[in-house]
Amino acid sequence: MPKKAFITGITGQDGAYLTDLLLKKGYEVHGLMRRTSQFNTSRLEELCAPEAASERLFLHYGDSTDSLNITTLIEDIRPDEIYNLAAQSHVKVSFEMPIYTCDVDALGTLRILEAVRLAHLMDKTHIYQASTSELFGKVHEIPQTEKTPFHPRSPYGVAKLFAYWMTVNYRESYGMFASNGILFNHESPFRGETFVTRKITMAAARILNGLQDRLELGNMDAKRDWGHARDFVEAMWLILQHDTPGDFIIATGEQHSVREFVTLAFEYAGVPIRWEGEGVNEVGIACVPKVSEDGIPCGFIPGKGFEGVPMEERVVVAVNPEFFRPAEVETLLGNPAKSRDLLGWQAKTSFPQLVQEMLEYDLKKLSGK
Ligand code: NAP
Ligand code: G4F
Repeated sequence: MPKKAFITGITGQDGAYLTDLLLKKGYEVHGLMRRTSQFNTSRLEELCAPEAASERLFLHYGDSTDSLNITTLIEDIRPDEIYNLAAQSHVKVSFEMPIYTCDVDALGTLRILEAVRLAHLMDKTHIYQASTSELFGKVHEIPQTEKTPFHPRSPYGVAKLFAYWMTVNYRESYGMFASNGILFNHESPFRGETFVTRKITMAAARILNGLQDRLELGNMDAKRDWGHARDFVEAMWLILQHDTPGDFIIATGEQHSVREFVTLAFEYAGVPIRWEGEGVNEVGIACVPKVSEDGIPCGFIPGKGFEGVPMEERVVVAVNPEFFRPAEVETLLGNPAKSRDLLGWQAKTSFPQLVQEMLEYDLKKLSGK
């Protein structure tokens, strides 16, 4: 019998990479999918082999806020492993929707833990909780380890703190195999378009093709420990295969600023950015194609330059305070020693490789090939 996994948040970035990984490992995968007015399975379609998906992937309508629905699904599926990835995962949006964010991210986790307990699956089902480096928030030490005190800085971070401790509490109270993966930022071409990395690579692809004037960002001094989602979902799986449950930091151990990410994205295309000014007046200036009036991409091909394309030097990056947060997490840097030593996991994709893969994907998407 193949192992059965139940993934909440299956349609998101991590859900799609994890589904691909588990299908390749021979699992039967069940996913919780929200009813939306448009199809929301595009990531799964792009990442997962269609034959495996048609045979062993089952999507169920549901919502993390619906206790009865979650309990019934878990009772029916009786999964060997649950990956609780569903979340309102945008930190800035959580300031605008704190109550909904807590319902999904905090109580949503409790609904899963309770459903496993009520279905008498405590001895069978291993549970992975998608915890986050946002727990460290206003960091108490650098780098952060599993022992660093938490200090969340947003409704999202506070909701995830509740979920983290509920996971620990069910493990300690009922002996459940419930583990937290404390994952630092991880990105990919399938990252949501309003997270900073994808916003940058999409804008860079459009600017390099004469389709966008400039990119507006918030705090460019923020530093993150950015890895690749494909590498990080492997760690999720390893956490549930370990002999004992526990809490694990998953990170690259390297950090970069938002500004560095932007610089590298344009550099990949051979376009240097000159940074001028400070604070809200800071701008990035570069020589790029003029914005075309017909809305047709100029057909920029990496390595071949901009032959024959009308160019100009202009501001391509500017600060827009609209993207500042009421409380910011300035710096995050993880120490992944525990996961390396106990799980044998380490990040495979370097920062330049990550930026390159994301930009290449967005350039290709623009060209329609
Ligand atoms: P994501 O792309 O935003 O995906 C979130 C998933 O949750 C989507 O499938 C979304 O469905 C689903 N969802 C949202 N609200 C829901 C609800 N009420 N009921 C059921 N499903 C709901 O996030 P991600 O980057 O893959 O991250 C996965 C998990 O890891 C999240 O819990 C996130 O907080 C956590 N995390 C992420 C990172 C990171 O850097 N990516 C780091 C640490 C922790 P739709 O597709 O319908 O929107
Ligand atoms: O890409 P971000 O929105 O990610 P953030 O806030 O670090 O959260 C992500 O990672 C967490 C793990 O640490 C996850 F738990 C969470 O679910 C999510 O996946 O912002 C990164 C940094 C921030 O400091 C932000 O202020 O970039 C800064 N930033 C600057 N300009 C911007 C922008 N962020 C966004 N989204 N948009 C901007 O224009």
